[in-house]
Amino acid sequence: MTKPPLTLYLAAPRGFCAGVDRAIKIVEMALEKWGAPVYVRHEIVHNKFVVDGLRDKGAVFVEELEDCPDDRPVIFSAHGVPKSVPAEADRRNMIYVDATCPLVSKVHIEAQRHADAGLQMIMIGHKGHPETIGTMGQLPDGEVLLVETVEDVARVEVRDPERLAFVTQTTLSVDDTKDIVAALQARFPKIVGPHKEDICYATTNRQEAVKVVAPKSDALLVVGAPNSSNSRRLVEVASKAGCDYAQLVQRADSIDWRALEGISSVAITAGASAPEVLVNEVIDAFRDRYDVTVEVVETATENVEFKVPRVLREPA
Ligand code: 0CJ
Ligand code: F3S
Repeated sequence: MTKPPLTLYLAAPRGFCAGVDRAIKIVEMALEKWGAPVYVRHEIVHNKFVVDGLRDKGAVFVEELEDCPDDRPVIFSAHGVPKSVPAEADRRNMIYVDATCPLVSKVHIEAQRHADAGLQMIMIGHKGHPETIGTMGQLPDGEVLLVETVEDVARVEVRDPERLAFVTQTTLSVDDTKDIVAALQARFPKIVGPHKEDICYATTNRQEAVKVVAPKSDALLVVGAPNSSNSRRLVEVASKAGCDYAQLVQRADSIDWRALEGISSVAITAGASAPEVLVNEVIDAFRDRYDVTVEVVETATENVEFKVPRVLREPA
């Protein structure tokens, strides 16, 4: 039987960012340095395949520091942690390595700097997401106000409208955030913040690439996990950019082939925490069913790299 033709637009950049690369390396190097088990507080990055692979090598994933013994090293995930977490690890004399992405740590430092200057902080982010919990947790409970939408901006109650600053989660939708920042600036003209927002280069670049491939594709698949904020945003961006069928897929076996019946083009991208092996697995699954022509659509090049913490670079 002859296979139907299919143009497969492969978005670039896609997949691992520098912060994810570093976080995974930190766990691998910690296992080499200290042996198993090494504890990891929260999924190091939001991807089951990555987490399962590290678990096989001896990493133990827990949600809270209280689930870790005192005498084994613990790593904090790429998303960042509230200040209380390293403080408690210090109190318990634990060895810990912070795998928080340096671009998230930069936001933490900004939040603290604004608070030290006497400004009340507003965070634009998703309630309950570990990065939001970590960034809000740089300041005492109740000090940071959270807004998730333009509607929230109209409702937020501040101490002094003249003395405010804002920070954002790094993985938000660039377009939605622009509207929220504009609403904040309209209501509080004196509010201080970053030049635009704190969305990172990787989030921005992956969304830009999706905006280019989505309008010319009958379907768009984002390789990524359901709890991955940046991956979910890529699905939303694709839908908004005019793609009729945009879906998150964890790997090839979660593709809904029925829903794809009759397509002649598909775009594929991957969230910042999704490994390229899973992208290749998805492409191979299309090759099994279609006569595929791959077209790489590159909208930016990336050359960001972050060093692992010194403790892991020193000889054992
Ligand atoms: O929060 C981050 C620093 C991004 C880490 C990489 O992506 P992921 O999927 O683990 O996390 P998000 O849910 O924040 O996108
Ligand atoms: Fe960092 Fe952005 Fe990746 S904040 S972990 S570079 S998605």
